[in-house]
Amino acid sequence: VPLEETSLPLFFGWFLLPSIQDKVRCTSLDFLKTLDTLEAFKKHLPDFTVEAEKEVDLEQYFQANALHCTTKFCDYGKAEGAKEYADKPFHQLSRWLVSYNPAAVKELYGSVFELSLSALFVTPRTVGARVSLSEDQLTLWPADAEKEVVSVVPAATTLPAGSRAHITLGCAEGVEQLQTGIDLLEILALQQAGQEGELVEEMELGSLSYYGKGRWLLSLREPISAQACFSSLYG
Ligand code: 2AM
Repeated sequence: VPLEETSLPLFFGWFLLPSIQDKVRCTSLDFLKTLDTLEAFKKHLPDFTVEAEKEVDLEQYFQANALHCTTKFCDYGKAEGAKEYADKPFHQLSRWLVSYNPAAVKELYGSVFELSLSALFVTPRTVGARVSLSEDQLTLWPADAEKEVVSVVPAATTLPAGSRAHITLGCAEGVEQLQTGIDLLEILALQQAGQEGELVEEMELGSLSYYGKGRWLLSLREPISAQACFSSLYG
């Protein structure tokens, strides 16, 4: 069925190819295991357990979900801006070129991209990987993705487009699906405000910083390059 004849999906996004999914799963499990053994983590454990209602169970999450980076949550067309996103032109060209200017989503549907995973983060609610999008990849990023959550993260409007891009690696039970992106934006907002976090440890994978309230960020020394197919999930 051609794309134009189908209704809008639950969401559009980049889906990691199987081999790289395994690599990301292993890296994040290793990271969490190491984090668990650190004295600094134990010291801040009260922050974590006060905030956490249920533990984040990575292995359970991994079994149930294909790792992906959501671009636009469409909710089958019910989400605000869903149709506009699907029709968003490829280039911001002048209007006379509009007939040669197809929708980016249709044009790039099924293409494989190389995503750069630049950090891993853990909060009492979620575990995720930060995705640093290239100029090309930003073509598929919805203009309002950051502004959408301004009621929860007021500084979100001042963060660059693409700041919210992430891969959810785990969510505690009962936590809303959009929480991972919010947790990431909160950390980036603190960084932007000049709070670099407390550098806790130089780990093999990179430097680990603590941002208070049970929020940990590991900046990867070497970003993980992850091949991912731009597609959608109907669920
Ligand atoms: P995630 O991108 O943080 O993993 C299906 O629920 C997918 O859409 C999940 O990947 C989920 O979160 C994302 N999602 C769910 N609700 C959303 C919302 N309101 N805004 C943005 N993404 C959402």
